[in-house]
Amino acid sequence: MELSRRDFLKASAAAAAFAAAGQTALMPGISEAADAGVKWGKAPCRFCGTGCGVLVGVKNGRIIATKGDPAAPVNKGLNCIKGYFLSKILYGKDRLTKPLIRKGNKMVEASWEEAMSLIASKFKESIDKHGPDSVAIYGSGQWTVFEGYAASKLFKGGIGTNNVEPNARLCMASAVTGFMTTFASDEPMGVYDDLDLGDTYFLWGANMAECHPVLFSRMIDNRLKNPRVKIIDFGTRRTRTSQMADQYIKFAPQTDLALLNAIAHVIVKEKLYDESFIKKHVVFKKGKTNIGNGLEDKFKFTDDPKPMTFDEYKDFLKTYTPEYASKLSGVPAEKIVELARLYADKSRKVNSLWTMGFNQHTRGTWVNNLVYNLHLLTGKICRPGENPMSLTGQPSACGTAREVGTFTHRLPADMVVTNPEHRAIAAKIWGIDPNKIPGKPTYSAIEMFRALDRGDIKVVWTQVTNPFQSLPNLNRFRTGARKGDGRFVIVSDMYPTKSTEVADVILPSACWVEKEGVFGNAERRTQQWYKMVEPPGEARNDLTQTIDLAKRLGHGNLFPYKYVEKEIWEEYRKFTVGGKDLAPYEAYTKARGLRWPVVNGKETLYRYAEGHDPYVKAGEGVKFYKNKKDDGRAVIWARPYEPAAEAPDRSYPFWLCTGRVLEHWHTGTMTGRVPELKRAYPSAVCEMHPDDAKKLGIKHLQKVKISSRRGTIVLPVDLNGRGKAEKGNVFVAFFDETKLINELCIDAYCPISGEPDYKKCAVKVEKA
Ligand SMILES: Nc1nc2c(c(=O)[nH]1)N[C@H]1C(S)=C(S)[C@@H](COP(=O)(O)OP(=O)(O)OC[C@H]3O[C@@H](n4cnc5c(=O)[nH]c(N)nc54)[C@H](O)[C@@H]3O)O[C@H]1N2
Ligand SMILES: Nc1nc2c(c(=O)[nH]1)N[C@H]1C(S)=C(S)[C@@H](COP(=O)(O)OP(=O)(O)OC[C@H]3O[C@@H](n4cnc5c(=O)[nH]c(N)nc54)[C@H](O)[C@@H]3O)O[C@H]1N2
Ligand code: SF4
Ligand SMILES: [Mo]
Repeated sequence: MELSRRDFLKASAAAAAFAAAGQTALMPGISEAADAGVKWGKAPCRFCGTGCGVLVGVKNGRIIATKGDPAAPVNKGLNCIKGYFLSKILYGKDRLTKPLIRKGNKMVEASWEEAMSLIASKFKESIDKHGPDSVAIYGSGQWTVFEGYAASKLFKGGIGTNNVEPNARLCMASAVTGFMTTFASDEPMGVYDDLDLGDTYFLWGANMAECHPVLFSRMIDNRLKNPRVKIIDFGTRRTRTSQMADQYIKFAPQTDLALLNAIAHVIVKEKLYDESFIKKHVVFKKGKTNIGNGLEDKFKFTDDPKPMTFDEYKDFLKTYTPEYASKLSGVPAEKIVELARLYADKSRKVNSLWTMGFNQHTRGTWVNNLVYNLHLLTGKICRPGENPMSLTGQPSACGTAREVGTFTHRLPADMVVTNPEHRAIAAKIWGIDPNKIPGKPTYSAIEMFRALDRGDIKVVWTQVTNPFQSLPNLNRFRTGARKGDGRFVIVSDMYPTKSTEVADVILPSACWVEKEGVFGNAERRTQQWYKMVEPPGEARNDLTQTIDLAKRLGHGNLFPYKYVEKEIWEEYRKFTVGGKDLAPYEAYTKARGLRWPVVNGKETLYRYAEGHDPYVKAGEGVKFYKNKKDDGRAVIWARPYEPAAEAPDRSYPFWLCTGRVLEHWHTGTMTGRVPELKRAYPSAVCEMHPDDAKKLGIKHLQKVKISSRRGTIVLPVDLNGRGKAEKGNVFVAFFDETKLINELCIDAYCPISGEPDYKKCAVKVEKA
C-alpha cells in the first residue's frame, strides 16, 4: 500500500506538530522567491537513524535552506524540527577552523603540518615503546562509511591493533549481539514499510515521538487510516510517545526481562504459539553468557550455550507466571495475560519496536533475545507488516559501525577477527599479510577508556564523537585522560566540546555536506550524498585526516586512491558480495537510497522470506539461512530475569534514567548552536513525580542537588515537563554540557555486548 505524499503529509502533520511542540516547519526567512539561483542537492539527514531524505539548497557557497525530500521513500517530504534546522548546525559562530596544539594549559593555533607530524610522532613513539595496542581510535555511528572503513583498515590492517571502537558500543551493541545470537547475522528482517502495514505495535522503551519522530508519524498515520491499529507503549517514564499511544504500560526498571518471559509463559500455557513454524524454523537454547555463533569476544565466557527441547523451555518458563512478573514489574497480572493474547492474535499483524530501553541494559543481549522469542513462538516474523524492529540511533550506526564493523572484534560484513578465515578474506582485499590483523579483540569502548585511565592505552584519537560528555561514570574518564605519563588525546570535531577540553591536539573537521558521504540507516537503506559546500577555514574531513596519518606512519600503500570515496566504496563492496550485497557506487548517486542486499539491481525488503530475499529458495517459505550451525533455524533463548547492577536503597532512594529530548542531538554541540532549538529547550531539567517532590518539599523549577555514588550535579526540577517521571524515578537528558548528568551514570555493562546501562542507577535528590 503506497501512500500518496499528500496523504502522508496531511495525516502526519498532526503527529509532527505534536512532536515539534508548535515550532514552525519552514526555515525562517526562506520564501519561494528566494529560490532563484539556489542549487538543490540530495542528502540524508545528519541526525537520527531514521535516515530522512533532505534537499539542501546552496547559494553562493553557503547552505541557505534544507527541506524534506518528497522523493525520499523514508519520509516522503517530511522532516522533524532538527531536520528543518540542519543547515544552521554548520554555521555556529565558534566553528573550529584551525588545528590547535596544547602548550601547557593553552591551546595554540598550528598548521596542519605541525599538528599531523606531532600526532604521527606520538603514535610512533607509543607503538615503539609499548606496542600497537597502546594506540587507539574511537569513532562513531556518525562516521561516513568511508571514514569508518579507512579507520578500520589503518588500525587493524596497517598498525596491527584491534583498538577500534565506535560510540555505537554505547548504543547498538546489545542489538548486534541480540541479532547475532538469535539469527547469526546482524541485520533486521523488516523495513519501515511495516509501520504503514501493521495492526499492533508494541514499543518497549522507545520514545519514538521525540527520537524517531518521522517513523512515529508513519505509524500514527497508519492508525489514523485504520482504526484497528493499536499502539502499546511499555515504559518506565510517561513520554510524548505514551501520550499518543492507545495504552501506556508502566513497569519497574529492568523488569522487562520478567515481563517478556511472562508473555511467553502465557503464549505457551494457552497454546497460542505457531507449532508448525516452531517445528520448521526454531531451535531452543539456554546459557547465560556465551553468545555462541563464533562471535568470541574479550568477555570471559563461563558456560557454553546448551541446546534444549521445547518442553525444557516450557519448564524454564514455569517460573514466569503473570503473578510473579506482576510482583516484580508492577504490571497487573491480568494485563500481562491480555497483552500475551494480543501478541499471539492470529488476525493481527504484530510488530515490536525498541531502542535504548533494551540496549542500554546490563542484560541488553538477553532482552533483545527475549523479544525475538515472542515473534518466533508466534511465527510473526519475516512477513510484510509483521516484524520485530530494532530502531537504530545514529545516522550510520548500521551502515558504518555495524556493516563496516568498526568494533574491536569485527571486520566488515559480519566477519570477526577471531576467525582465521575471516582475517584471510580481509587481508586479501586489503592486500596485507593475514598475520597483520591480530586474532584477539582488545577493548570494548568502556574498557578502552578504562585502559586510558590505567595507562595501558597512551594515544587515543576520537572522531565524530564527544566521549568526555557521553561516557558514563564520566569523572573517572575525564580525570584519566589528563593523568599525563605519555597519555595523548586527539579530538577531531567541528566545535569546542567537553572532549576538546581534555585534548592535546584538536583537529577542525568538516561536517555532513561539507564532504562526500554514505550513511546506512536502520532499514538497511544505504544513502549517498555529494560535497556541496566548502568547510570553513582550514577544516578538513575526517577521512583525509586518517589517510594523512596513515601516510606518515608508512601505511600510505593501503590508500592508493584517486577518487577516494568511490574507490573505497568499490573496495568495501567486495566484502559484501554474496551476502549483504551493496550496489556499485553509481547506483547510490542516483537513488534515494537502496536497501541491501541489492541483487541484480533490485533492493530487498524482507530478509529470510521467500519471494523477497534472493537467497531463500522456492518452497522454503522462511529460512534463517545465516545460522548454518543450527541448520538454518533461529534460536529461542531461555534467559532469566536478573536485577539491575545498582538499584535504589535507603541512601540513594531514586532510580535515575537518562536520555533525550526532541530538539537536541546527544551532547548538544550542534543543536545547541541553532538559536531556535536552543530557545525551544535551553537547558537540562530533572523530571520528578509531584508526590515525590512534595515529600522532599521541592517546588516546580526549584533547584535540586542530585547525586549518585559517582557524582553530583545541581539543576532545576520539572514537575510538569513533557516527560513525566513515575514515582521513585527521575529523568535527566544529557545534552547540557553545563550539567553533566553522565558524572552520575554507572559504567556497568552487559557482559555479552559491552553496552553500558544509562537507564538505571541509584540517586538521591535534595534541595539545593
Ligand atoms: N531528538 C533526538 N533524537 C534522537 C537522538 C537525540 O540525541 N535526539 N539520538 C538518537 C540515538 S543515537 C538514539 S540511541 C536514540 C534513542 O532513542 P530512545 O531509546 O527512544 O530514547 P532515550 O531517551 O534514550 O530512552 C528513553 C526510553 O528508555 C526507556 N527505559 C528506561 N528504563 C527502561 C528499562 O528498564 N527497560 C526498558 N525496556 N525501557 C526503559 C524509557 O521508557 C524511555 O522511553 O535516539 C535517536 N534519536
Ligand atoms: N547519559 C546518557 N549518555 C549517553 C546516552 C544516554 O542515553 N544517556 N546514550 C549513548 C548513545 S546511544 C550514544 S549514540 C552516544 C552519543 O555520544 P557522542 O557521539 O559522544 O555524542 P554526539 O553529541 O553525537 O557527538 C558527536 C560529536 O561530533 C561532532 N561532529 C559532528 N559532525 C562531525 C564530523 O563530520 N566530523 C567530526 N570530526 N566531528 C563531527 C559534534 O560536534 C559532536 O561533538 O551517547 C551515549 N551517552
Ligand atoms: S526524524 Fe531523524 S532523520 Fe528525520 S529529520 Fe528528524 S532527525 Fe533527521
Ligand atoms: Mo545512540
